[in-house]
Amino acid sequence: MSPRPSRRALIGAAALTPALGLAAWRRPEGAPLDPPTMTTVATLADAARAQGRYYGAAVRAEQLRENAGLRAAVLRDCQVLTPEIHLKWNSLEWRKGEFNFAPVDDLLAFSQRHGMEVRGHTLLWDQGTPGWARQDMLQRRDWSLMSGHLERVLKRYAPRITDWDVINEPIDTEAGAAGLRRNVFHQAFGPTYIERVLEEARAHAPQAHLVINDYGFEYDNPVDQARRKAIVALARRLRASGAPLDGIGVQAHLDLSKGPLAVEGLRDMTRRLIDEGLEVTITELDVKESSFHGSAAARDQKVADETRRYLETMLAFPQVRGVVTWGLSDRFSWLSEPPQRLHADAPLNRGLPYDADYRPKAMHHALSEALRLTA
Ligand code: 9MR
Repeated sequence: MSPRPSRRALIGAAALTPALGLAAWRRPEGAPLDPPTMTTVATLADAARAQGRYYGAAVRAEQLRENAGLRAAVLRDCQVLTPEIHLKWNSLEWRKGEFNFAPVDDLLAFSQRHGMEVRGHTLLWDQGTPGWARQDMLQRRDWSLMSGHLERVLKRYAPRITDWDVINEPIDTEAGAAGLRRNVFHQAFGPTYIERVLEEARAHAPQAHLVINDYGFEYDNPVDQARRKAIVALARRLRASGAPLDGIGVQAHLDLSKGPLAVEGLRDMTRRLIDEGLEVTITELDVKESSFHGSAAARDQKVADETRRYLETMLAFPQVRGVVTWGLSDRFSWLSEPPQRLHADAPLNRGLPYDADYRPKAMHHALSEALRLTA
């Protein structure tokens, strides 16, 4: 096996130079919990870097281009950017043979200018598959379509993108087959599509950190419980068969309506994944609010408390490479898009580190403190 980059490799030498450093925001004993201001918060990149981890956020190229406030927040806090949509197959090749690489190229150029890295999200996702490819795979069961896509994307980007969510959301314990989602790939090629895709990804990107990314591991309910078991079982199966899997991405879409976090369950799952020789990345952290009642400050505190509890649990493991939030500002969150947002007048969800006007919120402070914890 060729050597894998450690979690340090992803963030790159430039990002590892000592922080020039805003002073850490510290609350004097007993002082009121004022929301931190721009000038007093420590950057999340600094906090993560101090522990050999990284912090990043999902972004869209056009949002970065058009919003100076978002750009400023990204530049102060992020070592890593995840394209929120641009690397998905249906963004790259909506019509067969017509390729749209420009937004990914733009993000790469931006990140390179600023000493950041890009995470590869995602090579394969049922929901991110263009209709024509879906139809073709189901009708002809022709693997060459899959191979062609993997080769094209990895040959173009693997030299510069070193962390890949190779397969997104393969688990389904409710309507799945033996815990695996009956997605288009499973239907066309059977359950071993996972091994085949990983093998091909490794062949095209021998140095990359290859990840399976999924959601729904955080809470104490039968579905999440089953999903925690299923991801461990999948990891075991893949490792036992020698499939080239390096890590698991836990999306961490937290949700205040789902009761307390399953702290023990999370620890147990993470430990088992690590015991398989895998590293773990928190890939899509955000917090869905259950109620939009109460002051913004009260809502923000709940979001921050949930974030802190989750990160304190997960970052106790040194094998957790980094934390990516699914956006940076509430202005641009999937939780504020339909169907998550029920109607156009509904208040914005406040589940990201910055509010819609790019002011850091209590969640930013919680992230900063949790990222500082020594594992
Ligand atoms: O946040 C993304 C949203 O803007 C897109 O419309 C959607 C489809 O491409 O994907 C969302 O991101 C998803 C991510 O790729 C995988 N995990 C769940 C995320 C939220 O749905």
